[in-house]
Amino acid sequence: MAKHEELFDAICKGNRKLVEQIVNQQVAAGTPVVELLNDSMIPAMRSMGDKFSRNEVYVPEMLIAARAMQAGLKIIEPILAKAGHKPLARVCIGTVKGDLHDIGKNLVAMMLKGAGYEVDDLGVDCDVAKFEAGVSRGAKAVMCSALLTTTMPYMKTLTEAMKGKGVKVIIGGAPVTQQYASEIGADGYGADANEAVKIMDAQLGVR
Ligand code: B12
Repeated sequence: MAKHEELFDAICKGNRKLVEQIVNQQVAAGTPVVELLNDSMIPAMRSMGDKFSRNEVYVPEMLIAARAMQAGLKIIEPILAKAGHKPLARVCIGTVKGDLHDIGKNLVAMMLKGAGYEVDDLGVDCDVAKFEAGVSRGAKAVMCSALLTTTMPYMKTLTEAMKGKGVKVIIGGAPVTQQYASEIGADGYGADANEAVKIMDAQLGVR
């Protein structure tokens, strides 16, 4: 059961206003934002995914839940970012070509900012050219997110395109695994936003 059950329910029901209200209240009361994320907000999106798989909810419900989640994340982001200091390195991040799921990508970006990285967010549906543009703006690593098994194979195209450019390629997203990352020759894989930071630190040799 989620620790902040009201917040969990508000996200599942897609009640954006209530999500904003609860997150603001919790922040004012001093609840750590990472606790809100891990104990209620991420589990709420997982629960919606499970219901979608069982045909208990459909795309519109998922969409309004995602919007409510984004509204909560918007409040949390500056608080997480404040924890960071002088940028450790510049990195870029985007969802893979054809993939519009950006909640996980936004979370990873947020955690990286909080951990002290400068993050160039390329947005969704990114082809190789978009990632190359990120690299030309100084990214030392490209991070790529995929939530669909149909978009995941483009990560191989991206990894191959980045060879010889002197940047690290880190991939993630629900269907992605360490085994897949090894298979396509990516430099790293992270199962969640916390791991994303650890992998980045290790790959870039910072901290
Ligand atoms: C919300 C949602 C949507 C929303 C997306 C809104 C948005 N702005 O993101 C909408 C309604 C638009 C949507 C659309 C679709 N969706 Co959808 N969606 C979801 C849902 C319910 C939640 C995804 C989510 O936000 N999870 C929460 C976040 C926090 O988790 P996460 O993304 O996995 O990210 C974490 C980790 O994976 C990791 N991570 C993520 N990225 C990266 C990157 C790096 C570098 C690293 C290190 C780590 C990392 O860290 C994150 C934080 O911890 C999932 C179900 C699920 N269980 O995932 C289905 C799901 C992904 N969708 C699915 C489908 C089928 C679709 C559609 C095709 C539906 C349709 N028929 O139209 C479309 C495709 C649209 C497109 N072209 O992309 C399927 C995919 C099945 C598959 N195996 O391919 C799923 C799994 C649902 C299901 N059970 O069937 N969807």
